[in-house]
Formats: sequence, C-alpha cells, structure tokens
Amino acid sequence: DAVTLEQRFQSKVDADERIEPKDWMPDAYRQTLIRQISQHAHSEIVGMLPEGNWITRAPSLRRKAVLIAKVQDEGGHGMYLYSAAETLGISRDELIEQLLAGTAKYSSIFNYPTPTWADVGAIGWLVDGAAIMNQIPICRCSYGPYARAMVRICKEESFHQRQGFEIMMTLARGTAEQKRMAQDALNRWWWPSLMMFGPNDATSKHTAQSMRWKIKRFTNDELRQKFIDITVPQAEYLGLKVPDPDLRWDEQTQHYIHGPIDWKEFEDVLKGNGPCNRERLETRRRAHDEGRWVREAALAYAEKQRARDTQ
Ligand code: FAQ
Repeated sequence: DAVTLEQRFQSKVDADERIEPKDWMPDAYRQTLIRQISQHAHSEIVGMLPEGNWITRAPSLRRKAVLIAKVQDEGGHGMYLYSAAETLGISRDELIEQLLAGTAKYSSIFNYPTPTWADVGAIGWLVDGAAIMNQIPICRCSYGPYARAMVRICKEESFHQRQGFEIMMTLARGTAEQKRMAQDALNRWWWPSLMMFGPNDATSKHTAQSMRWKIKRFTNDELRQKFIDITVPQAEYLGLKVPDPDLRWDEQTQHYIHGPIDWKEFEDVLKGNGPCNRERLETRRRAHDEGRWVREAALAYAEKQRARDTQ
C-alpha cells in the first residue's frame, strides 16, 4: 500500500540511493522537483540576457569570444535542465508556456540591469560564484537526472566564475576609472547575489521537506554564509570594498557577520516589479515568436521524414 511505498522510498533516500524516473515517488516529491528544476532551467535561459547585452560591445576579440561561449553554455544548461524536468512527466512546451505567461519563477538576480562592462565581470564572479555554491551540493541530489546534469553544469560554471573574476582583476588593476567601474558593479550586485540563495531559513517554506528528501543538502542561510566567507577575501584581494557597513569577521564563529538583507526588495522582484522583470519577459516572448518559423520548419521536416519512413 501507499504507506509502505512511501517508507521504502524514504529509506532509499536515507541510504543515499538515487531515485530514477521510473521509480515510485511521492507526488509531492515529483512536484517539488518539477518546480525547482524548471525554475532553475528558466533562470539559465533568462540568465543569458543580462550578459548577452554585452556581446556586441565586448572590449576585445578575446573577451567577445569568451562571452559568447559563456552565454551559449547557459543556454545549454537550460536545455539540459528542461530535459531533466521532462523525465518527471511534464513537457518542455508546458514549461516554456508557464515562463512566457509570467506564471513561472526564475532567479531574482536576472532582473537587474547591466549598464557597464564591469557588470559582466561582476556577474561571472558573484552570480556564477553563488550559483556554484548552491549547485555543487545538487550533484548529490536524490533525484538521479538532476544530480547528473549538475556535474557538467558545475564544471562550466566554475570556468564562468574564473572568467568573471579575471575581468574584475583587470579592471581593479587598471585606470582609476576602471577601478571605479568595478567598485560600482560590486556595489550593485552584492546584495542581489546574497538574495539568490533565497529567503532566510526561518521563512523558507520548502527547505525542511527538501532536506528530508535530499533535494537540498544545505539550507539557504548555510549556503549564503559559505558564499560570503569565500567571497569577502576575494573582494579584499581585488582591493574593492563590499558595500556592507556592518560586515565584520567574527573570531569566535570563524565566519563573517553581515548586515540586514533588504527582503522587501527581494519580494518586489519576485512579484515582477524588479528593475528589468518586464523587459526580460518581453525579450523572451519576442525570441519565442521570432523562432516560431524554425519550430514549424523542424516539425514539418520531421513529419516528412516519418511519412517517408513508413512508405
Ligand atoms: N529568485 O522555500 P524556498 C543560474 C522562491 S543560477 C526567485 O527557500 P526552495 C546560473 C522559491 O522558488 C540561478 N525566486 O524555496 C547562471 C519559492 O517559491 P515557490 C538558478 C526565489 O526552492 C549564472 C519561494 O521563493 N539556480 O541560473 C529565489 O527550497 C549566470 C520560497 O523559497 C537555481 O535555481 C530567488 N533567488 O529554495 C545563469 C538553483 N529564492 O516555488 C546565467 C536551484 C527563492 O514556492 C548567468 N534552486 N525563491 O513559488 C534552488 O536551490 C532552490 O530552488 C532555491 C530556493 C535555493 C533557489
């Protein structure tokens, strides 16, 4: 009966065995994974836009080639993750419809603008840095297809983080104007990067259950703290100042203590009122419309092949 199935499922999870698409799983586990994996996939796809904005204006051929490769990687991660979500019984069309209708979430971070080249550096350093911190533990997620997708994605994110840090280093060691640009980008991306990890543990509604299911291996606050502890010394190395007057090292706990996060801003962005929410969705909708003929042509071609094969 159902209780036994659920118990057997939980013992498998407890024993660190992987759950695969054809295995029995509680419906709530399936729905949680569809929610998280699809939000993750949408984030990768919308996440191409802030940096894509700089492809035509990258300051050198090398920077341009690297940036194109990075943005393409993010697109690939999105496709990979849509495939992982599809193993749970939802179609890619349905997921994309939800994104374009504005009913699906994607990461808050991609609703901020990229007015200068230093933003490309700050995104690689901070946003990809935060993404890795969050995603390395997902390589050990209980759901097989998600965990396996994350292995390659993390390797690529790690290269992205390094390219971002290298841009920041070049700017921080450049002219006074370049250093000012790097500092300004850090000022604007720091707090939104901390918000990427999600609400405080006290208000995170899914964490406890997702930890029991080993979809999440650490809480939002734990990962945020790890990110701060690793990133603050990197800012110091760059000679830049983290825009938090309350930030201090705590000898006793061996962690940095940070000032309050503006959760009102986070909620506003989630409600669709961040600086670029409308623009991002508008761009995705336009891309979807403009790609319609490609999808139609591919379908017509597949039809023709099928007709030929069955003759
Ligand atoms: N933005 O109860 P929790 C990337 C929502 S990295 C928007 O704590 P959960 C790489 C949450 O969905 C970015 N919404 O939820 C890249 C839930 O809403 P719901 C993507 C957020 O799931 C780099 C509600 O708040 N990474 O794309 C955010 O246990 C550079 C309550 O929150 C992932 O998605 C937020 N920041 O924990 C690409 C990683 N935070 O669904 C291009 C996988 C929370 O009930 C360039 N995801 N919410 O309506 C996760 O690890 C988790 O889903 C969390 C949230 C940690 C994000």
